[in-house]
Amino acid sequence: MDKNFLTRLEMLKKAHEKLISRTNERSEENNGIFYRYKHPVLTNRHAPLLWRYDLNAETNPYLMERIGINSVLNAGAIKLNGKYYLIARVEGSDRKSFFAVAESDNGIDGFRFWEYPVLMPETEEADTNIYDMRVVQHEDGWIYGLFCTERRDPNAPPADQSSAVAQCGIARTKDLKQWERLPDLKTPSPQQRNVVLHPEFVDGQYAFYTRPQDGFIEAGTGGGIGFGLSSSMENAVVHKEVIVDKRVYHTISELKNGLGPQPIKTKYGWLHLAHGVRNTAAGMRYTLYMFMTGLNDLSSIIYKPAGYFIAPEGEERVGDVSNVVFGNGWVADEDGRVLIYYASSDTRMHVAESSVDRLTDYVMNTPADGYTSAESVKSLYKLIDSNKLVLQQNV
Ligand code: M1P
Repeated sequence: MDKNFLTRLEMLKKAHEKLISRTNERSEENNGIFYRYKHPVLTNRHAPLLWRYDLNAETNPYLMERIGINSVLNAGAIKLNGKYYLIARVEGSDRKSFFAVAESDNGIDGFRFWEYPVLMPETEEADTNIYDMRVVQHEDGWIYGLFCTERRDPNAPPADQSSAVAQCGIARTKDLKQWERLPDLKTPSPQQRNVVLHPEFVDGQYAFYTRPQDGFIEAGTGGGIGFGLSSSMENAVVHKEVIVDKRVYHTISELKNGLGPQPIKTKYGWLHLAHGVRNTAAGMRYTLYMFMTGLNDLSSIIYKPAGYFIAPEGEERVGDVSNVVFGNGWVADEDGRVLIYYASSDTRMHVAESSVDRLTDYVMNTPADGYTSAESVKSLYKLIDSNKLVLQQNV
């Protein structure tokens, strides 16, 4: 075998191993709510060499990359038998996304992709693109993956090659390896994205958080994050959606919003992580925010802090779709730690660390949005006045 080929192969292997085995460091600078980590947990460079290179010196004498991986983003997350799994959206340089499972022992570094990506079965109507899986361990015993299935709009004229229809694809598994595809979710909305399954039965039915939308990009008359019930998963139909978290003028989610991962149950209520989108002169800005719904009334919000929880920072700001953070996976550990997985700028995956105690404190005690500048200033006055009292008492 050619010496240059072998040298290059060795170099590629070393660089890949070095990246994957790099330890992550918690950033000590924090706001008391969560910690960021220094390095992304998954990037396109984490994709195995076996996916990207033809390692046969005869058919690939220059050891070129044959299949490019563009980005790794918007991963669902689950902890099983003590291991942390990210079911990532991997996008090839051909723009097609697929799912691939990466595994880690501690949830903050050492994520390694399994040898093969997920071979997702199709329905009778082939998916052109699949992405953004929410992984939910349901009390019925199955692990469900709900994701966006995108197809060209059948009503678009031939000259329009970008109009698309988004719907919620559903698959289930016991081991993250073999997936059984179920029919797509049916709802009253012409399009759906960011659909999440609630982990428990509600009134004996499956409960879905939806995001009704008029167009592929525009939420339009779809008022926000919806909620609805279906009697079956094998033929899931939500006949009626109620809006749980509506979009409001001049907030971080005025343009659109969508639920992230499945909610976490706490003694006070269900903790939710979502993304909100606003428009700016530089394009859409995606940030993450949180709220809590009642333990017994999943469709009513009982606490919602004003503004965002995580916004893009530093290198997170730049990527294929800049100024975006998007989170559809988190893991609540047995000891109360919460690992929040989020993608930056549709390019790479990060982890942030918090706890159920901190997140409930944040959600329940951060001032709610007053929707005007005057109300924001009133919140500041209230805090400053009470701080002055505390400082006087401490003198
Ligand atoms: O580009 C940002 C995000 O845009 C879409 O999210 P939403 O439907 O809320 O606008 C999705 O395509 C998502 O994958 C992407 O990260």
